[in-house]
Amino acid sequence: MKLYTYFRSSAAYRLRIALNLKGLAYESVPIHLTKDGGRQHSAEYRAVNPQRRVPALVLDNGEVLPQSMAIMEYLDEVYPSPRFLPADPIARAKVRAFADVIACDIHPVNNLAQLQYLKRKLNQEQPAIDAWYHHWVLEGFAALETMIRPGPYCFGSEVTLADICLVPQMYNARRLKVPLDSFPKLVAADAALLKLAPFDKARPENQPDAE
Ligand SMILES: N[C@@H](CCC(=O)N[C@@H](CS)C(=O)NCC(=O)O)C(=O)O
Repeated sequence: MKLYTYFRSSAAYRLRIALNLKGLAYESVPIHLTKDGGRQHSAEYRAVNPQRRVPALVLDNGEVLPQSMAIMEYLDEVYPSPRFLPADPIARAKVRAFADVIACDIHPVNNLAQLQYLKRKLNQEQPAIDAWYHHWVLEGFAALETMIRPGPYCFGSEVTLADICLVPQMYNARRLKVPLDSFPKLVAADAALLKLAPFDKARPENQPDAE
């Protein structure tokens, strides 16, 4: 398999963790999201993913899958062990809800394209853009802090989709200097997860395109 990725992309980071957890080997194809105006906009990459976002996973049969959450569902269906979702339907819904706060509520308003739009089209200054980013992360993390269950991971002793989404979002929050003191449970789960080899191997600084 071939993964179009960028070391700092939190959506691609999810996929790197997911592939490592499933024990699946993949080739990394880095797409630099800011060099040359963003190489996700190149004709070559548009042919892979017309949405011009990473990640995209190319399967061995040549099929291209975009969207990290859809790809992780695919992986869990085709390679069921270890599973990303608990067997119990209520527990599954809770894990999905946690993951959705990140994937549907926090990440989409704070992505590169949205922050660039605030700057370039709406003429906002960097402090206003930083305030926007911090606001949506703090609001989302406040909800997650109430949703998380006793650890060491987000929902007990099995790693789930919630954990796969949490770690990249925490990395992103730290990179953009969001204070995390009000979220001791999230911080503890993140620290426990980063001790696991599949998470460690997926860290941005451990990628071939890291800067
Ligand atoms: N919902 C998508 C989000 C993908 C996404 O927005 N990726 C970002 C990097 S984290 C990206 O490629 N941004 C390029 C841009 O904003 O131009 C997913 O989960 O895969």
